Formats: sequence, C-alpha cells, structure tokens
Amino acid sequence: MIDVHFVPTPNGHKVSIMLAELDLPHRLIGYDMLGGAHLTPEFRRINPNAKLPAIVDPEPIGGGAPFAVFESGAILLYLSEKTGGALMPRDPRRRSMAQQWLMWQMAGFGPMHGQAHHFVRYAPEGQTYPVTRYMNEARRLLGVLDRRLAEAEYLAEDYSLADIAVWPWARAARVIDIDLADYPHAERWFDAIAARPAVERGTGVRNAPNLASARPVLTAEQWSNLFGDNMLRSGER
Ligand SMILES: N[C@@H](CCC(=O)N[C@@H](CS)C(=O)NCC(=O)O)C(=O)O
Repeated sequence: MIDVHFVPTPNGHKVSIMLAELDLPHRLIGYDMLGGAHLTPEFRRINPNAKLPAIVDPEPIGGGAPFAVFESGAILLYLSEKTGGALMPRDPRRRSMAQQWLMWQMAGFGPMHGQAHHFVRYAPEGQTYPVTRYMNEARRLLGVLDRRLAEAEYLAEDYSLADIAVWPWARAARVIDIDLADYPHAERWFDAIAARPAVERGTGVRNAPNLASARPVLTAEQWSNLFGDNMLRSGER
C-alpha cells in the first residue's frame, strides 16, 4: 500500500489520477496546508523540499527499505517504472515526446500557471506588472499546448503520463478566468481525458472551498505558513 502525502491541488491530482489509472493500492494522507502541516521535520524527511505531493513505497522497485519520492513528475516516472513502463510509450520517439512534454509541464506550464494563480488570487490586489507577466505566460503556454494538440491526439500521440501531468493544470485555468474554449484543440483533449473513469476517481478529493475559490481569504498565520516567515523558518527547525 503506497502512502501518498497529498493535497487535492493540480500537483496532487497528477499522482492520484496516475494511481487510479494504474489501479495501484494506495492510501491518501491529507495535509492541512493552510495550518502548516507540511512544515514539520518529519515531513521534511520524506520531502526535503517540504511540498506536496510525495509518496512512500513500502515495497520499492529493487526491494529494500521503504522509499520516498518527491516532485510530482518524478513520482509519475517512478510509478510507471514500478508497473513495467505503464503510461509511457514503448516506441522510442513517443517515449521521448512523453519525457519532453513532462519536462515542459514541470519546468514551464505548472510553475508559470502557479505564479499566475499566486498573483491573481493570493497577492495583494492591484499589482498589474506580475499579473500581466504571468497571465501572458499562462496564455502563451496554453497556445503551445493547443498547437501540439492540433497535430496529435495526445501529447506523445499515445495517452501517457505527460497528459496526466498537464491535465490538472489545464483544469485549474478556469479559476484564473481563462476559458479553454479559446483553445479548441486543448479543449477537445481536455474533455476526452476528463471522461476517463480513472480521472474521475483520481480527482474525487476536492480542495477546501476556501482554497478552491477565486480569491481565497487567509488569516495572517495561514498566509505565513504558505508564503511568509513560517514557511521560511520551517527549514531551520
Ligand atoms: N514541483 C513540485 C511543486 C509542489 C508544490 O508546490 N506543492 C504545493 C501544493 S500544489 C505545496 O506544497 N504548497 C505548500 C507550500 O508551498 O508551502 C511538484 O510538482 O511536486
């Protein structure tokens, strides 16, 4: 039974969708991120970066002691390897495509959309420069996705873990007022993936209403846990 240290955010849903697709027994361990539950020395032993998600596999590839994996993209690769290469194309070109789009998600699409969410939803209002910068980048990257999906049914032609990595962030675009209908090929791909039973199961756990709202209201303590001194100081404990 794999332990999944989890919050129902786009990065968390990548892992819960992958586990549902693979039908791997797992247990979701929820964290109160607003309360700073992830800022503990115990969790830092699982993820030195103190972010969610992370997994602990009691029966790791190659045997031995339970093994922890952090970074959602690395978790998808690990789970694929554990299941003999599931959701990773066998064909070498397609396999490389899946790796390329996974890296694109982890290094570009996710972080840029994440910053757009931060400045639109969490930062004090009225900061036009960062809002414009990250919304432009979020839209530009959706354009890249749309053009790819105009030429291929899925990112690596076959449905793969690259689609699983990108899909939850495409889903979150509506919260920052981006309409996927403006990206018709991405919307066609989005709807096809949304209809998969495993995706429905993998997104069954929802965010708390406050965090899911367009403009979450945080107490000073909660803000500090996520973005301020508590978050900064936690690494020193
Ligand atoms: N690159 C990381 C990002 C993880 C991440 O930022 N997780 C967020 C939740 S989606 C988090 O833990 N936030 C709490 C914090 O930043 O203190 C991954 O893909 O796993």
